[in-house]
Amino acid sequence: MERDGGEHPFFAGAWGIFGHGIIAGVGQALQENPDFPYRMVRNEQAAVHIATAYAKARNRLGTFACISSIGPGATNMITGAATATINRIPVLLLPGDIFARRNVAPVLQQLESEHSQDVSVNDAFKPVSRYFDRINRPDQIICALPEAMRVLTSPSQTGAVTLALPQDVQAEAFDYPVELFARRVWHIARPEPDRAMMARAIQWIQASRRPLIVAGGGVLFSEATGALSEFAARTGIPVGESQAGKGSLAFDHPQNLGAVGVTGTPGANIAAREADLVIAIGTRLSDFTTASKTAFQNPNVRFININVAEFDAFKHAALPLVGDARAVLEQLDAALTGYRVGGEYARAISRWKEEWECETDRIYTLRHGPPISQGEVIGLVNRLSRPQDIVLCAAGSLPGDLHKLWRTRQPNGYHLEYGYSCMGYEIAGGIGAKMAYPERDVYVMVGDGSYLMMNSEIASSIQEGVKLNIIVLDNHGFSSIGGLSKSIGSGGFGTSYPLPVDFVSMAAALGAHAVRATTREEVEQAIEAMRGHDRTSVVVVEVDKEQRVPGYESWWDVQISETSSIASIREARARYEEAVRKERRHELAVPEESRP
Ligand SMILES: Cc1ncc(C[n+]2csc(CCOP(=O)(O)OP(=O)(O)O)c2C)c(N)n1
Ligand SMILES: [Mg+2]
Repeated sequence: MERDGGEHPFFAGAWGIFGHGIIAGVGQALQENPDFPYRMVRNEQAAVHIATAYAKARNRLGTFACISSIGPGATNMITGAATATINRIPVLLLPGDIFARRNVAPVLQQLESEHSQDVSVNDAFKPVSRYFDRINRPDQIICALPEAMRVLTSPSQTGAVTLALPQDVQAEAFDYPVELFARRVWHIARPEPDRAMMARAIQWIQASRRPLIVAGGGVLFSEATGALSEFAARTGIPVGESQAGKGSLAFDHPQNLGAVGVTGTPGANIAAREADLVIAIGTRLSDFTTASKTAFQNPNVRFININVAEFDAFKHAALPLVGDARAVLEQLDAALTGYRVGGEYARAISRWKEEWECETDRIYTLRHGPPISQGEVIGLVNRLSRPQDIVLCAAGSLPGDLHKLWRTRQPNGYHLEYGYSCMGYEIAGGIGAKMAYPERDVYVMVGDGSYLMMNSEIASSIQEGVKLNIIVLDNHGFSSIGGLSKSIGSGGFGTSYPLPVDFVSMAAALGAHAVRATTREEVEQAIEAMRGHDRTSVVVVEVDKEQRVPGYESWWDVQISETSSIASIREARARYEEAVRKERRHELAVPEESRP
C-alpha cells in the first residue's frame, strides 16, 4: 500500500479463533508463514474490533485479517463487520464455510435449507460487507483477491471485505500462476474535485456571512488536519467536530468550537443553527451530527460537502466536491486568499470558546460525591494523560460526555467508535489502537455494561503484551439508556441492576493489575500510577449516574409511542410532537430564486 509516496504492508497479521473449517487451509498457511503473525482472541467479534480500531487509528492505511471457524465463529464476526462497514473502515474477514462438495452435509453447525444448497450462515455477511465472495473453486481466488484489495484500499468504497472459504476448497492443491505472488503496491489516491463545482463552491463561500465547517472522520483519514488548521485560521471559519472527526483540530485552535450535534457544545450548536453555509468535510451527516436534521435552522442554509465518497457528497442536496479532503482544502485555501469572516462573527467565536472552556473546567472540578461524577473522571484522565495519548470508547453515556468534554491535543488522540456504538468494542479496540501506536498510551474508558459484555479481551492484551489503561466507570447499569428511557416517560425500566459485581477481582483474575478508587484523590493517584504498570492496568471507579453532563442547544429523535396507559409516556409524546417539527428536509434544495 502506498499514499503520498510512503509504502507500507497493508496487513499487520491475523487475529482469530480456530475451529473446524479453518484449521487446515488458512490455519496451516498461518502455521507455515510465521512472518504473517497470527494472534488469538477470546471472541471472534473482538478480532474484527481489533482490526477496525487498528485501521481507524492508522487512518485506514493498514488493517488485520480476521479468521474464524464455520458457523458460530463466523457469525460472531458479523457484529464486527457491521461496525467496520458503518464506520467505513477496512477489515478482511475470512470465515470458514461448509463443504463445497456437499456430500457429507449437514455438517456440524451447518444451516440447512430445503429450498437451496447454496446457503450458509455466511450469507448473513452480505449486507454488512462492502465486498463478499464465496470461494467455491481454488482458481476463483485469482479473481477475488484483486477485488478484495481494490475495495479495502478504496477511500470511498472501503469497509468489511468477506471471503467465505469452504473448508474442502481451502485444503485443495492448485497450480497458481507465479504472478499471483508477485509484490503489488496498491496506491491510495487523493482524487481532485470537479473544476466547475469548485468554482461555484468558491463563490458560495465568498458570499457567505455565517459559514461553519463540520469536520468528520474523513479529515483524519485523509491526514488533512494540518490543511484544515491553516484554512480555518486564515479564513476564520469555525469548525464543529463530529464524533469521528473530533481531534481534526487541537481543542485550543482558535476556530475549534468543539463537538457539534446532539452531544455538541453550545457554541458549535448555535453556529450550526444560524449558519448560512455548512461546509461538511468527510462526514456521513449522521443523526448525531445533524441533531436529527434540526441542527441547521437558517431557512437559507446550503451545504458544500467535501467527500471522497459521492454518496456522502450528495447528501443534504449539497454542492458536491467529490474528492480527497486534503486536496480539496488546499485548493480552497489557495482560491480564497482574500476571504475572512466578519468581525462580529469572529468575536462570537472567541466568546463561545472562552465560555466553553469555563464550562469544561466547571465539570472537570465539580468535586461531587463520592460517588464522583463521570465528568470529573474524564477531566482527570485528560489531565493525567500526555498530549500524544489516546482515549478510546464506544457506547453508553461516556461517548456523549467525551465528545463534549475531552480536550484533544493531537490527531487520533480521540478514538470513538460511534457509527455503530457497539458495546464490546472498547477493550478489543484498545488493543488495535495500541498496536497502531505502540509509543502512545491508550486509555480505554468503558461503562460497567460494556465491560461486562466483553472484558475477556483483557486476556488477549496480557497474552500479547499489548498494554492498556482501562478505566471502568461503574454506575450499576445502563445510565445512558436509563436516561433515555426516562426522557421518553418509561422511567428507566429494565436498565439498572442491583448486582454487586467485583470488577477488581474479575480484572485481576484475567491477569491485569487492578484497583478500586473512590475519592477524587484516590482516582487521581490510581490513574497517575497506571502509566508505570508493566501490563494492562484497570481502575474501577464508582460514578454517580444521576450527576450527568447536560445537553446543550440540541435534540435527538428517538421515537415515542403515540399511545400508552402510562401518563408520563403520553406527556413525553406531546413534547416529542412539538420538537419533531423542527426537523428539516435538507434533501430538498432551497431554490436559488428564493434566496435573498
Ligand atoms: C451491543 C450493544 N447492545 C446494546 C446497545 C444499546 N446500549 C447503548 S448504551 C447501553 C448501556 C451501556 O451501559 P454502560 O456501559 O454501563 O454505560 P452507561 O450507559 O452506564 O454509561 C446499551 C444497552 C449497544 N449500543 N450495543
Ligand atoms: Mg453503566
